[in-house]
Amino acid sequence: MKTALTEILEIEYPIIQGGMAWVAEANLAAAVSNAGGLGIIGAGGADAKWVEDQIIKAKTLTDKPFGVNIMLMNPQADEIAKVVAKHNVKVVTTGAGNPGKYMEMWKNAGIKVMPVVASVAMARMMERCGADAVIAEGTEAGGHIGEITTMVLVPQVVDAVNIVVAAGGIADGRGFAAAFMLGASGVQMGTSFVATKESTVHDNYKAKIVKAKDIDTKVTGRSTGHPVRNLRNKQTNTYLKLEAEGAGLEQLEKLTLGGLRKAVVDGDVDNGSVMAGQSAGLVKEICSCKDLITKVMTQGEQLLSKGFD
Ligand code: TUI
Repeated sequence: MKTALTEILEIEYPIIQGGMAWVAEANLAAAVSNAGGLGIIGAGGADAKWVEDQIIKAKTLTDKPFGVNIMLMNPQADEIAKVVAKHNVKVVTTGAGNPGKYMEMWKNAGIKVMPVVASVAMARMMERCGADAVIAEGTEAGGHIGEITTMVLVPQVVDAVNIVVAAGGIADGRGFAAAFMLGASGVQMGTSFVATKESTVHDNYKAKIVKAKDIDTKVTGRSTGHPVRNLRNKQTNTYLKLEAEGAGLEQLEKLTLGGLRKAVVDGDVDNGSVMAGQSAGLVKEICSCKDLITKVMTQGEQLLSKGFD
């Protein structure tokens, strides 16, 4: 399947893996790239040395293109921005902020840049700054989120900029086909890649995703201006109760500090932050990245070619 996205990234299938903090390390990224999608190393809150080591490791695991996601709230974002340029990473995606100040350096290094945006205004600004494509992420997504749904964000971003990747709520061929009907040239999936064989997250985390139903995500942090979608557990219950009582930032942050590591590495899915999107309800089994991509592509292409019946 050829799309504007597969052309600019030189990949086989228009499927990108989300750059999830603590989750998206070299093994997962390489598995996705080897399966014909675009694997991404998620820098999250890690330091520049960790990111550099993961880039070097991914290059030993795959000859295919892969990317790095830079979470712009990371205090080391400046250093990580230089590391990706130094190692000639093919693609950079960014999240949780405006990557404008790095754009010239990345373009000079020949990197394709795809910022994640949650609004039309941000999409326009990014294209003006030189972005090659934007990832329009709806509020169905996991982790740090915007307010607009994928269904209404994607077509509006499609009307505003050239190449758009749809993200948030997509986990199967139906979501894939829907994204293309909205005008997207590709999709990004996060939650369904967390629950793959190659993902190195704790088995408890994967099991919680597989078990999740439609209503099992909760958004914490709306009062702080940093809304985050998680699978509901003891931590989100406590957080939301405190938030409703008007608790301050300090008290709320204490509850989530180190929470993602607790869930991903230690498998404490009761007290940790189990970030996941609403599509967790669509994830029914743990399969390989190759099988997931094949399933999404087969079902997606079939739906796109069949019309109305
Ligand atoms: O970045 C994400 N998702 C994330 S980042 C993250 S790390 C984290 N860990 C603990 C607590 C909080 C965060 C977990 N999940 N997705 C991409 C994304 N970017 N979604 C929304 C945005 C966004 C928001 C505002 C992009 C640009 C933006 O612009 C703000 C500005 O500077 O104007």
